[in-house]
Amino acid sequence: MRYGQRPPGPANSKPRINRWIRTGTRSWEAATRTETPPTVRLADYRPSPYLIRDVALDIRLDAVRTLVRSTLSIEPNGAAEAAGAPLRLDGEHLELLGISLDGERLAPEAYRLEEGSLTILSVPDRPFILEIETICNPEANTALSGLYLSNGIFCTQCEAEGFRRITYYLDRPDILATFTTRITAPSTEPVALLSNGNQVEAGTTADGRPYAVWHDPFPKPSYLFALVAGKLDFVEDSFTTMSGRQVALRIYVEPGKEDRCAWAMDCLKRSMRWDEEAYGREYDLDIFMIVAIPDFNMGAMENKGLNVFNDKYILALPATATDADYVHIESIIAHEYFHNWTGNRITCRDWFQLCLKEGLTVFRDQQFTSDTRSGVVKRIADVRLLRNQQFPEDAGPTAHPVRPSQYIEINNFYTATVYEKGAELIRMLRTMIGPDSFRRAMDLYFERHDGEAATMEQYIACMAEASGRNLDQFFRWYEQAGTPSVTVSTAYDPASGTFEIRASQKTPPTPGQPDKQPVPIPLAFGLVGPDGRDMALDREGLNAPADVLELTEASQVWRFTGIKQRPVLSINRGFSAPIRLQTDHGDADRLFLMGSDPDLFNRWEAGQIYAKAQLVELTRAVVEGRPLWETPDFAAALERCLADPELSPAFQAELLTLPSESDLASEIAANVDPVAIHHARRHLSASLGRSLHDRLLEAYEKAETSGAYLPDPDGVGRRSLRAACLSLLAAADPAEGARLAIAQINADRNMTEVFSGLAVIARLDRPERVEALEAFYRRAGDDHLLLDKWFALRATAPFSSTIAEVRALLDHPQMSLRRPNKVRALVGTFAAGNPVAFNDISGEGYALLADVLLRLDPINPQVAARMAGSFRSWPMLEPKRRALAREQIERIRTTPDLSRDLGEIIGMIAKG
Ligand code: 0A1
Ligand code: ZN
Repeated sequence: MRYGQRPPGPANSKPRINRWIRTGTRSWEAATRTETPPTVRLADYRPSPYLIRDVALDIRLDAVRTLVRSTLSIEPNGAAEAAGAPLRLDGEHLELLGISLDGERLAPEAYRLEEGSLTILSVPDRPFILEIETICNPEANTALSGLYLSNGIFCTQCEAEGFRRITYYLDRPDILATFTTRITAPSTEPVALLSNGNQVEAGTTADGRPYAVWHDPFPKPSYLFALVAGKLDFVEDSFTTMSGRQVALRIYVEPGKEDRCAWAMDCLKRSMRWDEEAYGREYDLDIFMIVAIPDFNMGAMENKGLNVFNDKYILALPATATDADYVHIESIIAHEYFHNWTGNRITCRDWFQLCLKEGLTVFRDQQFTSDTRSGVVKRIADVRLLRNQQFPEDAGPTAHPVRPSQYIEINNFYTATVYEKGAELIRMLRTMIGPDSFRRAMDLYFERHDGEAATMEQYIACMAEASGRNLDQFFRWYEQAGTPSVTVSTAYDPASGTFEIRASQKTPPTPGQPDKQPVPIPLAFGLVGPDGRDMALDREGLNAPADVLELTEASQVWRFTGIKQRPVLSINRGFSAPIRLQTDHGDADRLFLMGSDPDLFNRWEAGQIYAKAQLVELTRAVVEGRPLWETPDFAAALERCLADPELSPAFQAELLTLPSESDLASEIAANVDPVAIHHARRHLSASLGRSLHDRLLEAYEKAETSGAYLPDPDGVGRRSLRAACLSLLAAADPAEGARLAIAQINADRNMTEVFSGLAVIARLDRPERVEALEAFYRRAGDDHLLLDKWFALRATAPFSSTIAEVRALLDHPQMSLRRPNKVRALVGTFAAGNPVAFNDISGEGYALLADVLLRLDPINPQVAARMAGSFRSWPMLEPKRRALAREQIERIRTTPDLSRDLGEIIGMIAKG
C-alpha cells in the first residue's frame, strides 16, 4: 500500500460510543463555529483544580482514523480551591471511543460531552488514572492545528491549543507533565517515528508495522508536545556541551533534500554554543531534532527536543536560497533553540504571558545575530521591521498591549506587538539596569523558575531584585498599547555654557484604553561637537548606568553645564526606546548627524528622518499636482557616505534604502493615498539615482563578490549594497536598470543575485519583465520554494493589472489554499507588499483579498485571520479608498459562520 493511503482500520477502530458532533454540509473546520465566542480574560485566571503528572500516549496512525489511547495520572491540585469539582477536559474534532477511571469503564451518565469539552462529573479526591480512547482525522485537518498531514507526513502543531485536537486534555500551559509516547506507523512501510525526548524502544508490531516509544523526562505543557511520522531522511551531527555531554543533532527532511541542510546544521551548533557563552544555558536531552515540512502555519515551533520547521526556514543552497533566506534560517534556528530555556524549561502560566517567552526569545535571537553579524545592521533591520509592522499595528484597530488582558482566539495574538515590541521591552530593561545586572537577573530567573510556568510579574521581579531598582512603573509598558510619542527640544546658552534638553511624552489612545500614563523611556544620547565627537559630560544627575536619560514623567528637563560650543543632540541612539520621536533638528543638523554621529545607528536614522520629511512633502505635492523637486543636499550627504571607507557595504546599503511605503503611510497617518506615496518614493529614488549615477555604478561594480558563495556578513553586505544601488539606478533609468538586472540574472552566480535582479525587473513596466519571469518559472520546475519566489515576484508588480494576474494565478495548478506558503507568497505578498495594486482606486484589490479570505477561512482560519491584517490600516486611508476597503471588511464581517480567528480580527478591524 502506498504510504498516505488509508489502510484498513484496525480491528478495534469501530466507534463504541459515537458522540462525535456531525457536521452536515458545513466544512470540518466550520463545525465548531458559534455565534458569539466567549472572551477569555486574564482577570479570570484560576489555577486548575486538577494536575496531570504523567501522560502515556499510544498513537496508531492512520490518515483518516488515527487512534489515540491516552493514560493520564491526575491528582487534585492542592493549591486550587476546587475539591470535588468536575474534571473538565478540552477536546475538539474528536470521536470518543471510551473512558475508564482507575480501570473502570465509565458509563455515559458519568460524563458530559459538549462542543469543545469532555467533563467527568465526579472524580476521586486522590490521585487517579484516567484512560481515554479517541479517533482523530489528520487528512481532514486543513487548519494545520493538531495532528495533520503535510505532503504525506504526519505532523503535529499544538501551540497554542492544538493538543486538544489530538486527545482530551487539560490543554493549558500551566499543566506540566512528563510524556511517554508510543507511535505505530500507518502501514508496514518503514518510516521515521519521532516524538519529544529520548527514544526508549523501537520495533515492529505483530501485524508488521514499525513502532517507536519516546520518553521526555522534562515536565512540559501540552503545547510543546510533538509527533512526526513519515518518509523522511536525516542528516546528523553532534555537539559537545560545555559540561562535556555529547548531544546527537538530526535534521529530518523529505528524501532528496538532505544536501540542503548544511547551513541549518551549522546555525544550530553556533546557536547552542552562543547560549552557553552568553547565558550559561546548556542543552539537556541526548538528542535534538529538527523536522522540516512544507505545510506549516508559521515559521517554526519549539517543541521540546523536536523542533518542527516550515521547510523554507531550513532548506538552503546557494542556487536556491537568497542571503535573506540564509539570514532568516540562522535567526529562526536560534530562536527555536533558545526557547529550550526561555519557553520550555520556564514556560508561561497562561497565554496572556506569551510575551514572557516570545519577547524574551526574540531579544535573545536578536542578540545572537547581532553578535554573529554586524550589530548596527541587525539593529537597523529590527527597527525597520518594528516600524513596518508593529507601529501600524499599535496605531490601528487591532492595537493591544504586549501583555493583552483579553482575547477571543489566542492564535490572533502571535503578533508583532507581542514578539517585536515584547523584545524591545526586554532591550529597554537591559539598557536601564545595565548588562551586568541584566545577566544576574536572567540567572536568577532561570534558577528561581526552572521547571515552572511563570508570569511577566515574576520575570520583572527578578530584574528588580538583581538590579535593586523599582520597576513598577516599567510594567506599564506591558499593559498599555500604543506607541509613545516623544518630543525633544534643546536650548544652548553660549554665555553660560549651558545646554538644556526638554523632553515630553504622550501615548495616544488605543481601543479600550483612552487614557495613558507616562512610561519610563530610556533615551541613549550624546552631545556631538562640531568635530563630530561626543562631548565629555558630567554624568551627575543622570539616573541610568550609561549615557542614558530616563524620561519617566510627562515632561522633564536636563541641563548640562560647561558646554563650550553648540552641540547637536543625538538621541534615542541605537533606538534605545520603541517610540516615535520628534526633535527640533533642522535639515543642517540632520545632515551633520548623518555624516558624523559617532553612533552609527543614528547616522542611518538621521538619513531616514531627512528622507521621510522630504517624502511626506513630496507625497503632498503629488496629491496636489504640484511639481516635484530634487534633493541635492541629501544626495551629496549620501555621496560622502558612499565614499567613506570606514563604512561597511552593508551599512551603506541601509543608508541608500529609503523608508518603506508602509512606514511613510504611518508617518502621514491621515488621508493616506498609497499610490501618491509610491510616486513620491519612486521620484526620490529616481532623483538620487540620477544625481549619484556614476557613484552608484562604481559601488555596484566594486561590491561584486567573487569565489564560492558564502552567506558571511561581508558577502551578504556587498550583495545588499549592489541591490540597493541597482534599485536606485533602475528608478532613474529603467532601461539601464533592466540591462544590469538581466546581466545579473544571466550571470547566475547565486540565487541572491538572480533574485535581486528579478525583483527589479518584476517591478518595471518593460518588455524584459515577462520573459525574465517566464525563464525563472521554467527554472523553478517543481521546486516548491522557488515556485513560491515566483508567485511572490508576480504579485509584487506595482500596476493595476497585477490584480487580474493574481486572480488568475489563484487557479494555477501549483497554487492551493491548503498550502500556507503558497497563499502567503501570492496573496500575502499582494496584500502586504504591493500597496499600489492592493490599494488600487477601483477597489478591486480589496475585493480580491476579501474573496480569498472568505474561501480560505473554512480551510485554514489562522492563515486567513493573519492575512486579514492587511485591512487594518483602512481608517487612515483617504475617503474614497476608505469607503471601498470598508465595504469589503463589512462583507467579510457579515458573512455567516466565520471562524473565531477571522471573526475576532475582522470585528476589531471593522470598529476602526
Ligand atoms: N512559538 C513559535 C511560533 C508558533 C506559534 C503558533 C503556532 O501555531 C499556531 C506555530 C508556531 C515561535 O515563536 O517560534
Ligand atoms: Zn518564539
